[in-house]
Amino acid sequence: MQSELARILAEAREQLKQIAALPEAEEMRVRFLGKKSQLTEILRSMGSLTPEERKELGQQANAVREEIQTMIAGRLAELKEAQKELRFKAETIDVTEPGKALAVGAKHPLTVTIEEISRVFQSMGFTVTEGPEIEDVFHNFDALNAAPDHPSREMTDTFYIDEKILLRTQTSPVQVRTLLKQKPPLKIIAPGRCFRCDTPDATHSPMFHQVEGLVVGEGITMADLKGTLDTFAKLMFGADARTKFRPHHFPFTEPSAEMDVSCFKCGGKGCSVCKGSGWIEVLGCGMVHPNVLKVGGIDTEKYTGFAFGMGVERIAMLKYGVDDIRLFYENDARFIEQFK
Ligand code: 2U9
Repeated sequence: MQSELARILAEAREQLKQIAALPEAEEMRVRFLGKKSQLTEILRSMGSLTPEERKELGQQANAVREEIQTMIAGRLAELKEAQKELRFKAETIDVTEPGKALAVGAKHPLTVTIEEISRVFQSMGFTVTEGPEIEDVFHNFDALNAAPDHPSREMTDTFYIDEKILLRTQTSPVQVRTLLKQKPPLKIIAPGRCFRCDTPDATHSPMFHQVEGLVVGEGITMADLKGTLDTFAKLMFGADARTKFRPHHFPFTEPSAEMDVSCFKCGGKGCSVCKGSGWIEVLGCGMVHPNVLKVGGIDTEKYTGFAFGMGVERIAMLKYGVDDIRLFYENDARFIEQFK
């Protein structure tokens, strides 16, 4: 039995050398020390021995068990250490390597344009206001002096949700809401999305953006309108920009006008951008109709005001030389990235 113990120990030593992975070490522990191991067999068969022989063999067997246990534990520790080393090597970071370039997105050109227009008006003391895109007939039409039979109210021009609710056709209802809750003087702009039943083509889209503005105060005149919008044109299109106002008609303003800016491409000589005229139409404007001010409960003897509205897409197309409005909504990264 003693020689058997020596053989088990020698075999364990030999096998230990061949162990290269943690699971093998565990297998070996089971094989040499587990319930079905030869060593356990020997201890079990000691019943037939004399007490002295049993004591001696028991001590020897336990010594072999402890030695095998220590050997396996040592090997396990070595293997764990080697595994850790390997992991550390694999995880090594070369801090001198150049970093991976992150793809940075670009602001949408319409956002850039709205921000630019807003910045210009904010520099003149205007506050930016926002309101709901789903509106009611009162704020979108009635309050804005649109006659009951005004063509813009038609089902064919406006997206109605039901008889009273619609998608706003302009951002004017935002200003109506401000008039109803704020006392003059006020100086606001309302940028945002608008909706009209238009068939999409190069210059039309059923969803588009506007920036509208409203100024109400004591003694506000057409001269304030012209001065403010001329300053806007110079800040937006360059100090050399000149403006001219042509009479027009809107239900919500009286008198009304359209403002042209001298062509920022050719300076007024005539080119493809201004179609040879030297002028580019950029916005509509006028003195707020007393009927509209009255809706807001404003004393029209004391207060007057002016308003204006512009299409953001039109301005962005002119500024960036975009020839098809649909490009703004396709979200093709190759288009958007050009405006970085
Ligand atoms: C209130 C009173 C008056 C807003 C105005 C325009 C003139 C205008 C359009 C031009 C082309 C916008 O992009 S477009 O469709 N707008 O010409 N808008 S005055 O007048 C208001 C608004 C609110 C309470």
